[in-house]
Amino acid sequence: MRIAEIRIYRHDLPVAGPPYRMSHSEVTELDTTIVEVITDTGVSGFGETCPLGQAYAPSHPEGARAALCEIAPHLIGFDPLAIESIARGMDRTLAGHAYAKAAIDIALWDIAGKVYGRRVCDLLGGTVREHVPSYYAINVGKPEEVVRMVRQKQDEGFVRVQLKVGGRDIAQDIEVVRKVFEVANPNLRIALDANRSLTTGDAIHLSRACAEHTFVLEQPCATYDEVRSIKSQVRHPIYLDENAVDLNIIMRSIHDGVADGFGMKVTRAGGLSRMRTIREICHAARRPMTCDDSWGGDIIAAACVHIGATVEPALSEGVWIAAPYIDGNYDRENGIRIKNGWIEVPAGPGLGISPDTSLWEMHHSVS
Ligand code: 0XW
Ligand code: MG
Repeated sequence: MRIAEIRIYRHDLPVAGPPYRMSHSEVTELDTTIVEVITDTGVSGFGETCPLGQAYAPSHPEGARAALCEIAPHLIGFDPLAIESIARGMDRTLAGHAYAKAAIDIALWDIAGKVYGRRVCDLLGGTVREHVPSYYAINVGKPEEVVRMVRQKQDEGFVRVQLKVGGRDIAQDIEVVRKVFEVANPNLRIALDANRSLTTGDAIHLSRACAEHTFVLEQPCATYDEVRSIKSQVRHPIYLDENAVDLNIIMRSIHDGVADGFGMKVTRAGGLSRMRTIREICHAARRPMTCDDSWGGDIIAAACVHIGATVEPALSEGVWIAAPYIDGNYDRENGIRIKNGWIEVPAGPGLGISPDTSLWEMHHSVS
């Protein structure tokens, strides 16, 4: 079996409903990049990468497509099941750009599942459960708006919510947190995600002002050194997200005693192969992790669910997918959907979805 063709698609994923508001930006329009890796046997696999606008992380939709156009010609003729050697080959062809290479990695796992007749989660070590908990990210907002959403999402069955904070006077965030804890169910897990926006002083102030409440502080400050500097001064566990860019910083942050857990994204890690390694590091260090991505449709959602289903429940902080914020599925029948706060692992081989490629705009094809 050989890679015969790689197709690169572009697709708009506008935010359904109000803008998606974080500390540093609001997004309304997003565009995703999908790859279809086609083999000489006719089996094909799909991958996806969808940066969250221009300011969330060092990743960009056009950059993803440019990187993939650079890489793709070098993959023609390779055995698609040789996933690790292809990863090394991509690194020799183009440094960095893990968020783009991740789409190829995901597509190769999809192919492997279809070839072996097994689900991706089964190839990643096997599921620990057939339904995974999702979690809901609640925009930066006024106390009454955030409280309304917390009530709604816990009533829907979500077991975890993420409150976006930052980008304003810290007193406003403190007020939101206090009001939320007046209504939150005792067993609702809560993360405050500042998306790197807080000063060290504000992060310390937020934690101490809300010391009586149980939550995690996710990516409070911009840099690893800033987060490390506040670790001994805050009253809450710290999860790294944007700073957790590779295996080395993940291992270092655990060794330093800085990271109590991780908000992980499949594409930032470089794909499912790297997420499997991160899962094992977190298992060995007893660090909870999420299995998310920045945005995207059914393909990236399926990838998150498949790896999320292999994380032991005690270390699983859930699987975030963009489905509640976008309209429609790539696979109308087996698309990835959240039901009562939980997501069922797809049953079919590979990623378990059959996307309708006619939905997307062909950007480039290499054979
Ligand atoms: C909530 N997420 C996983 C989805 C958005 O892309 C942001 C991200 C986060 O936790 O930062
Ligand atoms: Mg985060």
